[in-house]
Amino acid sequence: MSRLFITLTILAFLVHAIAPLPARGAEEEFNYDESKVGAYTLPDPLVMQDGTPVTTPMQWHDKRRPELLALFENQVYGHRPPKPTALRFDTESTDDSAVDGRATRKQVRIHGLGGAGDNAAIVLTLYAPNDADGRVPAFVGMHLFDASAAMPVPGKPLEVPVAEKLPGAKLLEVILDRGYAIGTLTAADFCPDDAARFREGVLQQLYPDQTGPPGPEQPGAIATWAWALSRALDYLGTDKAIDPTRVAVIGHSRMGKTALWAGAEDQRFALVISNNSGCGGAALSRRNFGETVARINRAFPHWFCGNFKQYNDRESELPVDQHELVALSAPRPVYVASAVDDGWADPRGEFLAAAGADAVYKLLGVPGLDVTDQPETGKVVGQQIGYHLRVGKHALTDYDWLRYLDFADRHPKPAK
Ligand code: GTR
Repeated sequence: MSRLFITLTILAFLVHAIAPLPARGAEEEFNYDESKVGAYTLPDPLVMQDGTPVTTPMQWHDKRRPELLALFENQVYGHRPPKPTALRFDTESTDDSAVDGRATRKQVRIHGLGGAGDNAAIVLTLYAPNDADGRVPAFVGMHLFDASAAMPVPGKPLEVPVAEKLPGAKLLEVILDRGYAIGTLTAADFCPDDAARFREGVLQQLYPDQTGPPGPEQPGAIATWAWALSRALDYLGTDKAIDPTRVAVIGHSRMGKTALWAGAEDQRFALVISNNSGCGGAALSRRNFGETVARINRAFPHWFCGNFKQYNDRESELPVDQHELVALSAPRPVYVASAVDDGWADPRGEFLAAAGADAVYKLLGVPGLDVTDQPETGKVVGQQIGYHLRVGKHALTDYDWLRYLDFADRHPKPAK
């Protein structure tokens, strides 16, 4: 074998070895090259569909916000199921010695969701600190932890070493010790995350004649999960341990999309947190980077409404983009977080959506993101809009949670 051949073989091996791992969804071509993103024009959150500029808070609240909400309902997520009129809450179990006596763990079954029969129920699993002085603020989300675990871990330990001390598996204790309750819902209870089965449960009960993927403006799974989070909030309003005016809605990835949409639809959520929510969440749809509208609709035909499929490979025709979803949290605090090795979710697109919401916060007289450039890794920016980019992969980690706890601490609302 010639030396040249050996050298070339080693080189070829090295090139292969250091090439980035195939990203999620790598069976097709997806763009991960910033220089190939291409030009796009975002819709202006402060201009009505008919071209009228929005220049006062009243115009935002009375005209533009309802217009944007309706566009997201009609074109992206579908209309949420109706608000139930006869909800019932059954506390199935209470354990006041949970987490070594620090917390009370409750499981509450939420019945009476409406529609034919009363077959489906939402189960909320809640941990609330025992030594609280009055009602406590809470975090609620979908799949925040394993509701069946004896000692749940609501965020993965960050796999990359950082200078600060992280709680790792003790994250739940830290959340409780800092005075917060935390509750989770599980999709399988009422709307399974499965294209073939998502109607089993509450959607079958509410729309008994429907089959197949969501109709043009019908709720997909994301709208259904977000609606269920509002039902959890209905319950929290009856729980003496919880301050319902300080409930944050939080989610990771598909459940980060859900958290943003829940916060947009239900302004009772006092704070909204999107962790690595990506396409259909915080990431701008018009940016050609990582996951695309066409790919998400193909892989998850049950997540969005039927109309959203019209925008496969035609993102520029969308009447909205995701910075306007972030803006629907205004003027409440909202936090968008990204991870460096999460190209599929387009970290820069997530940042630009947070930045694109800033003008609405300003109009409403509150300081928003306050920066225009994506911050360096590990730096938290923003006031009423928070943002960070952390090291590591697509995950909700203990590192992220510490940022969210600080953010929530910074936005206290007096308990009633
Ligand atoms: C992926 C999907 C993403 C994200 C993720 C997740 O397969 O393409 O949009 O939602 O799943 O939820 O973990």
